[in-house]
Amino acid sequence: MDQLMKDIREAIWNHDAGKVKSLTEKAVGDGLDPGVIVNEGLVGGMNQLGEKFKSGEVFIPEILVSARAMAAGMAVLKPLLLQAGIRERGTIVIGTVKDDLHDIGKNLVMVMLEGAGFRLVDLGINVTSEKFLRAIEEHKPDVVGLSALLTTTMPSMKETTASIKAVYPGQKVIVGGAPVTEKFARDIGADAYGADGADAVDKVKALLSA
Ligand code: B1M
Repeated sequence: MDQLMKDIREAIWNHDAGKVKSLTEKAVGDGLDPGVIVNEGLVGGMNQLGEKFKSGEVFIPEILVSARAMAAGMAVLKPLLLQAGIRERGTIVIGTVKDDLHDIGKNLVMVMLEGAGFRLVDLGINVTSEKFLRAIEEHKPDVVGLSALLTTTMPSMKETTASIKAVYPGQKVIVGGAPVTEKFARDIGADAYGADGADAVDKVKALLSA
């Protein structure tokens, strides 16, 4: 891997937003592809941090400040990704379900989807099924994405999926988040399950070509 990508990852782990920004600008100046910078630098750094979290090497505050550092790099790349002529593949309305305040994973998934050329409408956290329905009416998305990080909010995911399907039977829904499984997704009537950002991109593409 390019040394610059390693430096970006390291700056993310050190939650050094200024350095992430300047290294990202340098990578752009060196002519590196923005998609590569996202995947190998920014998202790569956050994914590795997720692994360190799982093994108990880092804790919540580090994850939060690192996510902020990653956002500093994304702010540099976002206009380039959009203007790079990456074909807009479709619109995705996304949110974390009711009573759930976790959004780091959702935001990473959004970065990956945006990097893949989708337009994202982010409804944020603690999103009620009514709010999802209003957003579907307004944005007519190709896919709706639901994220849940708590076992206690998995019922919200089920209820939201059911509400969406009741009003918009043809609406494609993808779900994901740490406690969510492929089986749970199937059981609640979702169209797809995304294990992580890269998988969500593949599954959304598959949904749209089906
Ligand atoms: Co909370 N929390 N938290 N937390 N938190 C967990 C989830 C927990 C597992 C920690 C633990 O106990 N070991 C636990 C849940 C236990 C359970 O339900 N079985 C837990 C708890 C209990 C709580 C509180 C109840 C704690 C309390 O107050 N007593 C509370 C609940 C608040 C609420 O939501 N109502 C709470 C609060 C918080 C903070 C606010 C402090 C903070 C969230 C900040 C934020 O998100 N802005 C927080 C955090 C950071 C975590 C942990 C430490 C990290 C989550 C994270 O960001 N991971 C988490 C422990 C853990 O995960 N092991 C924990 C990194 C992120 C990159 O991964 O989110 O899994 P993840 O996203 C992945 C995939 O899941 C997937 O792709 C992402 C990228 O790879 N994915 C999708 C996610 N959404 C997707 C959608 C898709 C497709 C893929 O399609 C649409």
